[in-house]
Amino acid sequence: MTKVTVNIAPFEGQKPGTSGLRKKTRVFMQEHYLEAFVQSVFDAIGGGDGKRFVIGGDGRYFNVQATQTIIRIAAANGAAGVIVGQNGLLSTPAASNLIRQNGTDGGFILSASHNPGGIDEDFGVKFNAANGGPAPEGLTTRIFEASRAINGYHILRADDVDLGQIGEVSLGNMKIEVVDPVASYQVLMEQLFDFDAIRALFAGGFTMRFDAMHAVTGPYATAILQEALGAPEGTVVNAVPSEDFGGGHPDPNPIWAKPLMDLMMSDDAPDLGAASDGDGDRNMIVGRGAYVTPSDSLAMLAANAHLAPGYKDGLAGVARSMPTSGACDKVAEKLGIACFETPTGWKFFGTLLDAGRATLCGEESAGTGSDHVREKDGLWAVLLWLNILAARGLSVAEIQEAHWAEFGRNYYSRHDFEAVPEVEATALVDGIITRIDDLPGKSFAGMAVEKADEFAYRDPIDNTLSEHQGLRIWFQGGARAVLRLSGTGTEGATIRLYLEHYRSDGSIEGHSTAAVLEPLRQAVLELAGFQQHIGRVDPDVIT
Ligand code: VG1
Ligand code: CO
Repeated sequence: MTKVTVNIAPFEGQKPGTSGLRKKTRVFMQEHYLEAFVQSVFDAIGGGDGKRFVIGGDGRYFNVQATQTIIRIAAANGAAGVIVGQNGLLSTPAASNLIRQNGTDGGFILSASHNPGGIDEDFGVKFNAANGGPAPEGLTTRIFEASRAINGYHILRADDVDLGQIGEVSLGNMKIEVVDPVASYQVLMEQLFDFDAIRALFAGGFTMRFDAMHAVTGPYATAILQEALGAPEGTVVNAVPSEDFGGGHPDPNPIWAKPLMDLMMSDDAPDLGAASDGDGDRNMIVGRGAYVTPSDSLAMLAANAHLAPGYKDGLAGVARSMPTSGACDKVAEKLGIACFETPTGWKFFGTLLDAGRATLCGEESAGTGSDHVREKDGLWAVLLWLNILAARGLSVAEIQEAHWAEFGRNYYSRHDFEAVPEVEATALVDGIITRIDDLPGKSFAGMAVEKADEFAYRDPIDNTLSEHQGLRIWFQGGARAVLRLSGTGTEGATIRLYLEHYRSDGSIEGHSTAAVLEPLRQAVLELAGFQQHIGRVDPDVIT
C-alpha cells in the first residue's frame, strides 16, 4: 500500500448545482474525474488531516466503485476515519444523521437523487458539512475554485475494502467503520414518533402501500414499516435497491410513480400511498382518491405536527423554498410563528435549522423535513403523516378537505420544459428580466400583473446574499407564477414554471387544478413568449 500523488489538469464544469455535482455517469467514470472533484473538496475544507467523514450513496451504478475511490483519497489526505454504509448504501437523510450523531467533519453522498441511474444515465456527488447539511454556497464556491486550480490528487494504491461486512477495518492509518445503514436512523425515528400508536393503527386494519421505486428507501421502509410497525408484508414494494432503479425514474410524483397513483385512484386503494426517490429524501403522499401536493403536505404537517411526540411543544417556525406555494404561510400565520422564504435547494434551510428559527421546512418538489437532520427526509414525512392519521382517526382526504375549508386552497402545479437548448432558455428568462420593472399594470391573456421581481435572498442568520434565484410574477386575484432554470439537470436546460392560484373557497367541489390554473398559464405563456423562444408551450412533465 503506497500513497501517491497523481498530477492532473483541472476538469471543466465541476461546479456543484442545486444539490451537488451531477453529470452523466460516464463523465464521472473518466479517468481522474471523480478523484479531481473529491480532492477539490478536501482542498476547499483545508485538507483532511485527522478528520472524519461519512460516505454512502443511493445504490446506483458506480456507487460502490466511487465509495472505494473516496475511501482511498480520504486515507491519502490524512483522514482519521470514515463511517461507511454497508455495501456503500446510505440514504441522504441517514447520512445526514450519521454526520451529526458521530460529530464527523462532513460526508460524501453519492447520488443524483431522482435522476435515472445506470452507465448511460446520471451520477452525482454531494458534500455535506459538519452540521449534516448540504455544503452552503460559500463552500460550494470554494470547491469550484479548488477544482479550477487543482494540479493533482492524493490517493492510496490499495485493494478494495470489504464493505459487505459490518464492523471495523483499517486502511493505512485510517479507521473504517462499516455500519448498518438503517439502525441509527431507525432509532431517531422511534424518538420522534409514537410507534405504539402507528402499530395500533396497522393492527386495526389500516392499509398502506409504500413504493420504494427500486431505490435506497427499500431497506429503511421494510425495517421500519413492516418489521417495527407491523404493516403486513407486501406493504413496501420495489424494495430492493437496483443500480438502474428498475429502469425507471425514482421520482415520487404522479407521473413517475404512476402505478402507485393508479392504485390509489382505484377501488382497491389502500388508506395511504407513499413513495420516495433515489436517495430517500423526497416523499409523495396520496390518500384513497386524494393526492396531496407537496406544498399542501408541508402546510398540513405544520398544522398537525404537534400530534407527534417529537414536535409536541410546537414549532419554532417554518420555512419553504420560494417556488413552494403559500399554503404553509397561512398555517404559520394562524400559529403565530415565522415563515421563511428561501431559494430553491435544501442548503438554504441549514442556517435557520441550526439557529433554531425553523422546525419544519419544505419544497414543492416533494421534499419535507425538520430539524432532526439537515436534509429533507422522505420516510420521516411518511411517518409523520402516519402519526397524524393515527392521532386524528381521520382519512387523508378528510384531513385535506378540513384543511382547505379552514385555510383556503392554493391550487398549484409545476410545468417542466426539459432539454431546452441553453441559449434559448437563457433568452426566455433574460427577456423577462429586462422588462421586469415595466410589467406591473400590463395585462397578458386578460390577466393584469400586480408585481414582479427577481428573487434575491438575504440569509437572516449569516447575512449572505444569494441573487438571481428565480422570477416571481404576481397577477391580480391571488395568482402567482414563478420561473427558474433547474440546477440539477445533466442535459441542456430545464425551465421550471410554477403556477399557483389561491382561493379562499378551497373546499368547494368541482375545481380541477388544471382548470383553475388555465388562465394563469395562458398569461405566462404570452408574457414569457414560450412559443417564440423555445418553440413550444407544452411541458414535458406536469407535477
Ligand atoms: C430540484 C428541486 C429542488 C430540490 C433539488 C434537489 O432542483 O427543484 O427543490 O431541492 O432538485 O433535490 P432544481 O434546481 O432542479 O429545480 V434531490 O431529491 O434531486 O437532491
Ligand atoms: Co433526492
